[in-house]
Amino acid sequence: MMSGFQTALGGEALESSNFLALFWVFMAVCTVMYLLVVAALLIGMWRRRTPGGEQTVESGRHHEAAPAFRTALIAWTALVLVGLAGLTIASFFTDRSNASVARDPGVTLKVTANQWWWDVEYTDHQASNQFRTANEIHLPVGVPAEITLESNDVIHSFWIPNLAGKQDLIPGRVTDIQILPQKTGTFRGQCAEFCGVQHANMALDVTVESKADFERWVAAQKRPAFAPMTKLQLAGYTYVTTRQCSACHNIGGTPASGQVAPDLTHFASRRSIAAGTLPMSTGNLYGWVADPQSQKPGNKMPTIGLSPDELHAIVAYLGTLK
Ligand SMILES: [Cu+2]
Repeated sequence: MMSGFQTALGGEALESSNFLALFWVFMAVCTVMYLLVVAALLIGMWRRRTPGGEQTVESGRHHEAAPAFRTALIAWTALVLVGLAGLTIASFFTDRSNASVARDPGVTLKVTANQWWWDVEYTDHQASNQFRTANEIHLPVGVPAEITLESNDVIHSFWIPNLAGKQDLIPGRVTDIQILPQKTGTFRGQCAEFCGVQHANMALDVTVESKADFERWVAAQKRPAFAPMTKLQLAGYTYVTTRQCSACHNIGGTPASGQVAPDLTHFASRRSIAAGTLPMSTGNLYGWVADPQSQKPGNKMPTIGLSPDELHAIVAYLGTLK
């Protein structure tokens, strides 16, 4: 109904459209109840103000009003009970419909939260179909996805409002969430549990696409990184794969095999740098690589103090990682 790349009123998946329907049921029931309360209040005030009404209470003739009062009280109590029961039943069916997606997932992935980025592993039962990326998720439309959630440090919360509700990621405990996307589009996910100073810069780009587009993306993700073509790119490749960068980052098909920072194999194909902190562009890449601590203070990537030549080379190489 409403469009936008980060809105809980989008309803682009079964879960979010179920929640949206439930939201409108709650809204309708609560609006009716609220209006009835206000109406009763106004009637009470109006009757109190009329001379006859006042007398009814003060002259001791209130016994005559008692049966009507009792009937109204019983009717009101019954209405509240019916309303609450209706909301409970609506909630139950929403939960049941959402849970039914879990029975037969077509895509399985594991998302691990870190301060402050998302590690994403596609966990097919066939090892050759497994791959890793970061801060982005692609899902085929109309295929139920099961996402296993873990955390490496503190409690985070996985939230793609256009697609589903929130689910916490808790250190030492595995949780999960099921999503059945029903419309294609690009959406923004956001950590929804305060997790440190860069909590706001812990976003996730989510692309829901046709099955063919998804297969193409998977095939591209599974390929090793492109080899450097120019002298400058080669200098960047040499720096990245032999110096500090490779201790933390993995780049498929190269000696860089660190496992504690985002996988960079296809880094340049993503929409953003540093979990939604900056849009992907050469200018932003210069800023990020030169001084990540000024761009996202407190993140675990150190500002190394690169020479201009090293910086040019690294940015040129990272740009090839499509
Ligand atoms: Cu977080």
